[in-house]
Amino acid sequence: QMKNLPQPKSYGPLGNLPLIDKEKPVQSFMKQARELGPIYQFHFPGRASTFVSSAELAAEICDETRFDKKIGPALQKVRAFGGDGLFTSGTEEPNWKKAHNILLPSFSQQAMKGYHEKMIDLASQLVQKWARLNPNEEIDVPDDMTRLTLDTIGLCGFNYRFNSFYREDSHPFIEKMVRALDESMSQTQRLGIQDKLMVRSKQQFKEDIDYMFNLVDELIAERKQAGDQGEDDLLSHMLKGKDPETGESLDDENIRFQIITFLIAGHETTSGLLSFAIQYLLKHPEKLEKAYIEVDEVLGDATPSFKQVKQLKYVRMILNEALRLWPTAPAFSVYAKEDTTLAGKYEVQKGEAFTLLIPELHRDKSVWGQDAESFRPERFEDISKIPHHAYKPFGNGQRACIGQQFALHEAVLVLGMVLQHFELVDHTNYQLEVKETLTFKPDGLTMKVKPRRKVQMFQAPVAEDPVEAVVG
Ligand code: FDE
Repeated sequence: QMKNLPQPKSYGPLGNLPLIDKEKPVQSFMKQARELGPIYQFHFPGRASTFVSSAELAAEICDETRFDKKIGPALQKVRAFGGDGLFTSGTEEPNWKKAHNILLPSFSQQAMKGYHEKMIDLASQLVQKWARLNPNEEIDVPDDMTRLTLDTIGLCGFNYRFNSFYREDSHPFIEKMVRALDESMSQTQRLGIQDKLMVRSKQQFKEDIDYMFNLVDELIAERKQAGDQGEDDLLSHMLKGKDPETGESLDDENIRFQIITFLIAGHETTSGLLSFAIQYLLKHPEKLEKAYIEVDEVLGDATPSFKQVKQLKYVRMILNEALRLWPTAPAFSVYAKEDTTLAGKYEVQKGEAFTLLIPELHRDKSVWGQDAESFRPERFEDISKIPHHAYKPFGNGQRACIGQQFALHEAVLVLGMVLQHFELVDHTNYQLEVKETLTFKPDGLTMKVKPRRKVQMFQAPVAEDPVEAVVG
């Protein structure tokens, strides 16, 4: 292991573990980075991690000729339900490349056109819900955004309606998925002996995973039984698709893992993104005003078309900037494929791993400037000016997020429609607290809304002339 790297205060056999806030591990690592610098080592009982956080070091570890994605301890735990799905498989596992090849076209710009109407369907449900609130009712922002993004990936992915807006609580799938994610994160922080004693949590973990597998396996079985009804969703692409390299298609077990992966990756991260963006708009009325002007100019009263979503440039900049300050998937890890040197001075042995703390990279003043901590969407006015390898909210290279276009199209569309219809009110003078599961969310963010324009609703016809109302 690399020697002579800065290290925080050590506590005997516990190593540096006591320095972690269990509820906020990534923010604890961010804090250490501020104290120890752009590269440091952190010792857990029985293992160590090396964290990097500068643009200079990020550029090095993002060199795919020398480094590849590492399935670290947390992702290992998630494999219990993500299996060898895209997110939790090693690049060398046969199913990674196969699924990557088969699924790439499903996430292309062209494919987004096919999802647009479904995304509108669910964004309209959100707008309708908010439009029907009484003036004093408050909105739990991350909660409603999670309903929206889960339903969107469900509908675009597998033609399944979670119907989250018709439920008081979240869909049981979510409850179980969140608990399983939570458990996998906790498992990595427990000592071996502690972990063995957690019999109940382990039993729960197993039950939660069984539930997820059953729901998804049923979905797959139903679709196979019904046969191809011309659905154009991820599931149909997976059932029909053949890997151009090997000529093979995905087996049912792997399709199950991919579906679970998309449900996890596709909704927590995107709902966090939308929630952070709203949080920043509540705190920056002048940026909010600018966004209103754009939305009124581009959309007016109309339901957004695919093309109009592309024209919402400032809304997209707001989302980019929210992802800079709080990238909702806040870290990823790589390992060295061969012995190498980092930044000309750190000797690295084959197999050694590094974890990039994305929020710290995104605050590196040497590339982002002295105002790196402030929310300024205008930085993204000219994408070519964004420093290379200094912006990684979607990860890196071939292992970068396959859902990036999907997430951004959805987020722009939703934020656009929200701004089109509502004035946002920061009724609690909210102070940002970041909650961690595997992803980041603004904790306890609520707001109120006032209508900006009339929302189209299904209403009984107004019978001024009774005959005309009936005849139409
Ligand atoms: C992926 C991803 C990533 C990388 C990680 C690592 O490297 O480890 C990141 C960073 C991300 N991703 C991020 C994000 C953000 C957001 C908002 C999102 N993301 C969204 C989404 C949606 C969907 C559907 C998705 N997403 C998906 C995904 C997948 C599948 C993956 C894996 C890929 C590969 O191949 O590996 C990812 N994602 Fe994401």
